[in-house]
Amino acid sequence: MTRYWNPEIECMPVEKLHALQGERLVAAVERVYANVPFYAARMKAAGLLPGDIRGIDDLPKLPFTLKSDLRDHYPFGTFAVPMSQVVRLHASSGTTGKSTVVGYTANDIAMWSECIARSLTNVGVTKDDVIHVAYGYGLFTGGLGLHYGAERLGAAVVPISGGNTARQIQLLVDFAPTVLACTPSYALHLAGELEAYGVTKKDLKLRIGIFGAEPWSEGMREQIEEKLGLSAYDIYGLSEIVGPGVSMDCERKHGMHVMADHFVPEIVDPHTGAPLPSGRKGEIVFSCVTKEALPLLRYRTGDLTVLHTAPCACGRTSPRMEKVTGRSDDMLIIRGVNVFPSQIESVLLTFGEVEPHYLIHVDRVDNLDQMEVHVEMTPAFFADRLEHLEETERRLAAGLHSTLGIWARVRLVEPRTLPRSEGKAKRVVDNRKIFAK
Ligand code: DLL
Repeated sequence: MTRYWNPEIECMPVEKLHALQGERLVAAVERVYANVPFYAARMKAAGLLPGDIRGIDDLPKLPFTLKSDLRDHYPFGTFAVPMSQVVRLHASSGTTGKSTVVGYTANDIAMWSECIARSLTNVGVTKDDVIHVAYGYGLFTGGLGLHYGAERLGAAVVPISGGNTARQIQLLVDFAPTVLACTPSYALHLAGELEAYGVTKKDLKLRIGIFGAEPWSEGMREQIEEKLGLSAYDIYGLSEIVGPGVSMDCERKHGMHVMADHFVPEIVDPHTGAPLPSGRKGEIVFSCVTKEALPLLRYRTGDLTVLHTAPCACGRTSPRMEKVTGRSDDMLIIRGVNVFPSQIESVLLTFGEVEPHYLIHVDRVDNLDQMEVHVEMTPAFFADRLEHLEETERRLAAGLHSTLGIWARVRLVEPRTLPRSEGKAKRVVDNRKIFAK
């Protein structure tokens, strides 16, 4: 029997859903026009007044919002409410030193929690479950997002956060959680470590996995299911929209249901921005039609996927997105953390010992992502200060850690030894091969 958290919305006839989206969009456009000078200026520049948006079919008239717009109005310049109404801030990576800051009102948090409660119900989680949340708690939206939604559902949450594999395994045995929420690569890593602690999957009570925050393939799904003895489901989201719970698999595993009454999806050509029809692969764009603090409209996610609008066998009528298979930009996701090569470059440029010639190597060792940055020394440093090599590598690694929030190994290489490119510089060698070509 299929369970729904909010059947009236989740199984709403498509025409009714479009009408609801349209009504909410009209109100959202009026709100941002009145309260966010950035949006008012953008709309004026496009020759638009709020009255020009009368329903959901008018959505493509609106200009796009980009990650760089959030950076240009850092930290709170795109908020639509005063700080007195904001109850939570989160942040994710920007393309350079400044992060992308997102705010939530109390209603926004309630809406997000409902999206997570729906997501969990989609895959059969109930209030009788115990949920081990190993997503990071903090500025990252994974931990707290899942946490509040699981509480809303009435399940028991183990807020263990990320890291410390020994303790994770101990609590997986002692607290006997039935649901595991973490990145898919960490789930595989945990599975690989069980044996070292004398634990087998039979010692665990896990039955459901809520995995996301990074791309993963159907092959990984099968491996995780086999190794942990659970059913693995994909959850998608991004901080700018709300965090996890923008879309989520159902038990059919036929694509992730978008919470389209809150986040209206479109697929556009990543090069031209032209809208693409259902079934075509392109960049997914979201408009937040109910959010109060940060109601981004036509936000370009950079994520490449396909949207399907045919109703699902589960009875839900919302559009479904396929697994995200790539990015339209150069963003990397390392252990669930978003990393832009430009962030790495901006750190390297603050060190006089190195040239801005670098190559980022990414690999997956024991199912954990590893990043190594090769950077050329200046000829002067190479000639005079070779004895300081290791210490400089450590300082560079610490500099990267303080900007990115994750550790990378840094290797100083001799001047003029990294490949030069005549066109666009190649900055990344990614050997993880998540989606076999
Ligand atoms: O990763 C939110 C999240 C937390 C989602 C926990 C799911 C579970 P950000 O740090 O802002 O937010 O990163 C968002 O991560 O644009 C995608 O590129 C990628 N991403 C998120 N979920 C998936 C997924 C969180 N299921 C960026 N599959 C997004 C593939 C994903 N990529």
